[in-house]
Amino acid sequence: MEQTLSIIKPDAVAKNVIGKIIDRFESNGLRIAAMKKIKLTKEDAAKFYEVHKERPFFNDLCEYMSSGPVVVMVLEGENAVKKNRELMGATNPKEAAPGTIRADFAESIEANAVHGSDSLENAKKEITFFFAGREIL
Ligand code: IDP
Repeated sequence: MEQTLSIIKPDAVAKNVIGKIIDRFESNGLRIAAMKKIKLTKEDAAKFYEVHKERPFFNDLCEYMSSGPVVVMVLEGENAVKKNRELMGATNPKEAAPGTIRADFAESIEANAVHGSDSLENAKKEITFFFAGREIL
């Protein structure tokens, strides 16, 4: 059993497709172990995406991630990190495989509907960033 962090990003929350995205996870063997809707500050977003701070899109990304509410979740299941990444599809929705969350719901390479941890090590860090142990069930 693995746990991974998922975020439904502001564009998808604004489009009212939270339930449709969660259905992709539940229908594919992932269970929601924790979930909350929150609005990040720009500082929260900068801390979360610190690894990208040298990238040219960093400031825009932090503006976007703090532009509206997000839904953060801990997903649990066998190979949860890899499975979530497969369900999400490629970063750029134009390159995302048909039937993936990003192919179906993302607006652009930046406003791309979902975040998912890219390794088990990062999943642990990202889960701790958002959730206390007692919130993960
Ligand atoms: P990932 O979310 O698929 O793991 P990363 O390369 O880790 O992709 O990038 C983090 C986030 O930064 C992306 O999900 C997207 O929102 C944004 N991003 C990535 N590349 C670009 C870009 O070239 N322009 C604008 N935003 C980008």
